[in-house]
Formats: sequence, C-alpha cells, structure tokens
Amino acid sequence: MSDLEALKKEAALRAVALVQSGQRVGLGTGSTAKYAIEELGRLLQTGELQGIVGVATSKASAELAREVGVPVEDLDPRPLDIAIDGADEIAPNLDLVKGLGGALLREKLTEVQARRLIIIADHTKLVKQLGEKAPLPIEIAQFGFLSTIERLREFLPGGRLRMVGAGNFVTDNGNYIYDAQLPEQFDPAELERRIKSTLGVVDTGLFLGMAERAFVAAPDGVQELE
Ligand code: ABF
Repeated sequence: MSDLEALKKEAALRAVALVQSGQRVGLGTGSTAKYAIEELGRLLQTGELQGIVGVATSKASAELAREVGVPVEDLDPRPLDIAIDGADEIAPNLDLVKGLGGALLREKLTEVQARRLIIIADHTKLVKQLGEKAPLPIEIAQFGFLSTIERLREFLPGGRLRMVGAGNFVTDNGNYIYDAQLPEQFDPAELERRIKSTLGVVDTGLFLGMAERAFVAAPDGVQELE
C-alpha cells in the first residue's frame, strides 16, 4: 500500500470508530470511503459492531458493502445516524467540493439526512478556498445538455463536459456532469443558488455547512477539523 493510501485508510478508521451498533450509516463513494466500508464489514464480522445498516451513495459502494457483509438499504425519509464520505476539496470552515467520483447527487441526497457527516481525506484535499485545486462538478440532465452548458458558461466559463474514453460520463442517475472552473473570488452560497436555479441543472458538488467533522491524514498524523 502506498503512503497516500495508508493515510486515507488511517482517516477512514478514525471515522468508523464513531459508528455505534444499531446505527444507520451513510456509505460514501471513492477510494477513501472504500476503506471505511471495508472496516465496517470487518467490525461486523468480528462482532465489534452489530446491527448496522448502510445506505449507499453509489451503485459501486452498495456493491462493495454487500461484498464485505454490510447490509444495504435504499434511502428512505428516516434520518441516518452518521455518514462517512470523502471529498475533493475541504475548506477551513469544512465547506466542500465533492463529485469528482461522479456520485454527488446520491451523496447529497443521502448526507443531507445524516445527523453527522464525517469527512475523511488525506492532506492533499485541504484548500484555503474552494476551487483552488479541483473543478466543481455539476450534474446536468442529458436532455438539452448543450443548452444547459451554454447557460452555465455565461457565469462559469472554462468548464467542460466530463468524458470517459470516447463517450460522455453518465452518472448512476443517468445524467451528465459539467466540470466547472471556479472563479478566484466567489461567495459559495450565492454561487450554489445561481447554479441550482439554472435550467437543466440537477445538483452541484458544493456541500456547504453540511460536514460536522473531518479527519485529514498527513504523514505526521491525523488532524481532526471541526
Ligand atoms: C466522493 O469521492 C466524492 O464526493 C469525491 O468526489 C470523491 C473523493 O474520492 P477519493 O477519496 O477517491 O479521493 O466522496
């Protein structure tokens, strides 16, 4: 395991230590969240945790959860006790950019219902301001996507439709993703409102005021941000 992978795993284990038996747990997506799902499976196997139920934020995470023995249920209106997920960028106030893994809509739908959203990451995800390192993924309907992108480009020029191989990337929900370049200065809440009110947009990868805590692993230890 590379040093970076070891760090991701360390952060994931710190978050999983917060999970208690009988809880409903939001299962994140991505290479860091994978370690959390695997650890939940291990703790169920050893009996250190009992009776937890996972609600997955992607088809891939649901599949992994089943493989490692974490029972999975669909999202319903009941709250989740806790959700554990990765992020692409973490600002000092724990505002996040998420969605480079393509699962932003299911992540937001799931995590907004969580009493606690715990973010796990390695130190490369820390930024002073959102947009510093990663583009902002915006999920858009397939129908009329070129028109939606034109509308978005009026205030977010420089982005691009996400591709995979020679084709367009399609989310678990059958939508496309426009990866937008964020401006140097912007008000995240105002930008979120503007993007969400653009016809054709389904949701954005801005997760504002949602995370309770982040475990960020660096070579000199795991930092806990609140
Ligand atoms: C998900 O996985 C996403 O919101 C984010 O895009 C991504 C982070 O993945 P990784 O942990 O592999 O960097 O949580």
